[in-house]
Amino acid sequence: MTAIKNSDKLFAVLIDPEKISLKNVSGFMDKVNRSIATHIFVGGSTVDENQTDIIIKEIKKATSLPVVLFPGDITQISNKADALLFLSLISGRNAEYLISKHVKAVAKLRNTNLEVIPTGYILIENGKQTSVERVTETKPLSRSNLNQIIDTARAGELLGMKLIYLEAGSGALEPITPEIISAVKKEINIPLIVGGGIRSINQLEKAYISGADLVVIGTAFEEDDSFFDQLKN
Ligand code: 1GP
Repeated sequence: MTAIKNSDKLFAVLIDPEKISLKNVSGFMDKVNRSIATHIFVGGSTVDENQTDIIIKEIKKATSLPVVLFPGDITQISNKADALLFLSLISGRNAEYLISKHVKAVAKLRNTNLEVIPTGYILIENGKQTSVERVTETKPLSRSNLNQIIDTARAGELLGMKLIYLEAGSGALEPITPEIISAVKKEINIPLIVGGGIRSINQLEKAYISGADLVVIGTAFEEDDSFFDQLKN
């Protein structure tokens, strides 16, 4: 933990607007504020229209941490947030999630002041089907094909993306392995986000030591928010 606190590693708590009730936001945010969290990510695979707006308003009342949209769909773009991960699912071959939704998003973005961050989003298999896989109808990259993973990350950087996000999937059985994280980190010159299936301090530290610049955790807090007690600032 000291290693994390004394470094410039970033930590995002992911809030899925479908999985938190409005009345619980302020209590949840109290715990977030007392933790090592540096960012709040907001997003989910299926969220009712306007629900994102409503939840972010409540989050903003309770924290000064930056709120970053991590949207499953363009309906989740909200001008109440500070920034948007403009995700292109470069592990998949579904044009909808590579470019099509982005074109549709532009009209919405014109009316916002969001900082838009082009992000190469890479889904890696974790032992079970994830909602990203189901919703986007794409196949994740095999965890054993390291060359394909690093080439995909590098291609994302060469295309001009500003971040690479290695995703095992929400609630993944196994997080992204240290081997994959360090191999990708060596290959790219842009910041690396890692998320999916991280449930312990040990896994979190391993991700940082292997080269993750920002780690995202959502499910572990949904299942048991006493996990925040181990992440106190
Ligand atoms: C999911 O990477 C995020 O898109 C976080 O995953 O919910 O498993 O922590 P978890």
